[in-house]
Amino acid sequence: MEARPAIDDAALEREAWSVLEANRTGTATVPAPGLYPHQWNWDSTFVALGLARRDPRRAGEELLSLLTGQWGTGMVPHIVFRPALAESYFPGPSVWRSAGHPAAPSGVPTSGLTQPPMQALAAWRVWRHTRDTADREEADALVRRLHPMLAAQHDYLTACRDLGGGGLAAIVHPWESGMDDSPAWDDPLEALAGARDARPPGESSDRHPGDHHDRYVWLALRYRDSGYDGAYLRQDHPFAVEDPMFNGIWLASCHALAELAPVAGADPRPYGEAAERIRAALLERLWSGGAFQARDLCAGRLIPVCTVGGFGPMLDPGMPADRVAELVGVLESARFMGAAGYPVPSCEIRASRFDRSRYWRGPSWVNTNWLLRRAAALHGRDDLARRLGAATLRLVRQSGFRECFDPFDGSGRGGRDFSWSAALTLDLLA
Ligand code: 9WN
Repeated sequence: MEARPAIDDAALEREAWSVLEANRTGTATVPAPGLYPHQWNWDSTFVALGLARRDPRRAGEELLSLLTGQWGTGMVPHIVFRPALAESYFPGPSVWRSAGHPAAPSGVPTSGLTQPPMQALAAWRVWRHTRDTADREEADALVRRLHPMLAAQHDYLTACRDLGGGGLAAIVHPWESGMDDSPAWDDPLEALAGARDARPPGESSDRHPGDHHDRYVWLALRYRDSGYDGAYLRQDHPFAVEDPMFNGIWLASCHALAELAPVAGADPRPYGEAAERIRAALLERLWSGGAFQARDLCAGRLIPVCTVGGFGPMLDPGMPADRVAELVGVLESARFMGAAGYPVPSCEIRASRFDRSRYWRGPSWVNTNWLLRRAAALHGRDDLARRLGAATLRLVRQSGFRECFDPFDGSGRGGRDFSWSAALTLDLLA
């Protein structure tokens, strides 16, 4: 196991800033040098969340820069490409072919998928802290710029992604969850009839060895070849899943938009109503046996595996107390935190598909720990919030700003100098 010498808070903070400086390209922050050289949707938004207190101006610029990739439909893409490095990541712009699509922004190549809609939550946080530390007018002006874009994003989810008709947004690709290789997507991926090797010659499988990468690409190409068409998604697309984390984040962002609406001169009521609808749908459609599970719309059933994504609905301050108590029970049990030296594992430890060393199949992540810490604090679970914060700092002190970490010994996995690990650490240290 690779452990580094003890590091004090001041040194950790300096390291975090230098990672963020090195990963900054203009107004955007890329997730990690080399590995992910473009702007990713939820990575960038976690950077904004992490910097909201420390450097709200940079955090606001980060959000605005991500939203330059927003499509005319309101969809905020999961990758905004830096054209100079275009094909240094596969699949790059030549695969997605956003250029030329009537709804895509002109001159900004992007992917055609989205990621968890966390931007309104981040905008709210940036607004609050800009008001505290800087000019009140600057804070409100930022909200006036962001609000119409965020409203369009939420309208897109309501109009184009409620594929199950029950009030939740469906993801149409594992990449949209942000938890690409989660065991929760194994069955829907295995069920894809006709998926074949879509990997171009020379593209190795080093990034996620032995995974479903070929199916990911095949699925993305099918959607692309439909012209990123909404009717195709409803009628023919073979992957549609209601994910509790995606929808929990959407719900939290609805609350944020309700608070921001008056600043932008908009009516807050539709967002409050949307939050109520999503909560009711989550409880009706995804709650099972004391936890939230994802629903496979193509197979018409819940996916019987508990992952860290199942705690996403706790980001809703209005989640009923009895459900929160059950969720906290599962989180603290030996299925998750109780048996992990370095919580929170991304998949429950007792699951047959749990794998301590593979991305979203077991390792602990700074971003999900940060979200769960926030959720715990929202529900007055201060001791749990404190333990989650302390465990996260223990991970980065021991192993640096890695992409993810072994949940038993805390050793680092995946990329190094990872932006959200650095930015969210700054927030935890503040
Ligand atoms: C595909 C950038 C992204 C994160 C995801 C993470 C991983 C990409 C990949 O990296 O996904 O989008 O190549 O595996 O799973 O959460 O946004 O850091």
